[in-house]
Amino acid sequence: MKKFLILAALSALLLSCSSNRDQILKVYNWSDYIDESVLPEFEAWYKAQTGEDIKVVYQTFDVNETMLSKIEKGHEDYDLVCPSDYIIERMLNDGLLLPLDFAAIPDSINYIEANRSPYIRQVFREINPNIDANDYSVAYMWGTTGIIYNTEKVTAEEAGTWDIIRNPKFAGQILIKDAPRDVYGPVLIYLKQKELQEGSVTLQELMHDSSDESIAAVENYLKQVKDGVLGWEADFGKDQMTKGRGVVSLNWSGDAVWAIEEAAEVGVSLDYVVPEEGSTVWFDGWVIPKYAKNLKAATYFIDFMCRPDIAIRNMDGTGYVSANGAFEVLESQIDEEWDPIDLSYFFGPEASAVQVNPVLYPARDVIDRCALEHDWGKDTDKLLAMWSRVKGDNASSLTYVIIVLALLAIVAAILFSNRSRKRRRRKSHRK
Ligand code: N2P
Repeated sequence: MKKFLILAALSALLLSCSSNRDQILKVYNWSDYIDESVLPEFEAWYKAQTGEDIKVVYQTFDVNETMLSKIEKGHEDYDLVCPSDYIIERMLNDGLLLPLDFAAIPDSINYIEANRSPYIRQVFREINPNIDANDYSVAYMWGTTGIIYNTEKVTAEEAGTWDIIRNPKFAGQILIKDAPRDVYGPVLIYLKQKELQEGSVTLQELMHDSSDESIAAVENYLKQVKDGVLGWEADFGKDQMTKGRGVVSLNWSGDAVWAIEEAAEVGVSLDYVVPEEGSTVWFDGWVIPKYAKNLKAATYFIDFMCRPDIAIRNMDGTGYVSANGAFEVLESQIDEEWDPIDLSYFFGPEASAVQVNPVLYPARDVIDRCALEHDWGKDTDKLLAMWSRVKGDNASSLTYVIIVLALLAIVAAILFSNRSRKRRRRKSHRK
């Protein structure tokens, strides 16, 4: 027994030595959010830069909250994760992030600083009023939340308002992103139209509104939406739209770009709009959680992601828009098919009239009617509870009626068969 224990301890030791953590980089990113061919390329680039081996262990998640819980509760040792703005805000408040340290990439060109757009720098400054998110995170992709719609079934006017998600005309063909904050924000903006127009509340204030009253109003609205919902989806919505099964999808702009292109190839015509009432604009960024084990490779990886050619490949492979401010990235997206739009807010004065897809890069007026979501701290639990109440009992009222009728029918059948049995027994006694 003693010999066996010594052997077991020795093999555990050998195993831990052979899986040298310095040679592993654990990345946890959104699904469908990278051109995966860049991963082996990073391994080769890292070797060329540092002379060291690295193996990327790549895992994906579908919603921010899944990722956050693995770090908050599970203390998982991911070296890099890619949360959205309001989660970065929360992780900063909770001391869950390590600051970026460029001393970790002495041999590399610093693509991170070279390509940060002034717009992104300013937005990241607004993420957390107490701590500058630019010191802890590097924006990866960004976009808006809006409506993807089938142009043969839905008019641009119908899609131009958030009311479309409870329009009975499209019942059974509506897809909603299974992302509580990204649905709550637009619905609250819609419900507070009057106050927004009167100026008694601002879009930014609404992004902090976790009052019981507002949560109840959104819950009430979503319960009206629910019966028409084809699916609460984390990632299958875009696919359902390209197949024509869904005609309306509350979704992110990057999924819209992907869906519009795929659908066109099979003769389905889709478009995307940010409803006139306003919406949310979001930014996902690379961060290094405090339980990370390989800071050096993590920093090199962020730097590699900021190389313009790699940013372009990730954009083209996913449909999402890189937060990279290099002019090269803009040039790669120019196409004469588009009307010129003013993107000077993002790329500087030279980009005042550029022909790019407006779903990819929203024009300034669209950005101006969108706001950044903010962390609610402990109140987030109230939102998640509301979300499960809305989604949890997935059955519609019709389903309840059917269940009650079926139960009544079963009871009636049992009563009827008991009575006929008794009658038969009585008859046989008489004989
Ligand atoms: C892509 C995920 C996009 C994240 N599947 C939007 N914040």
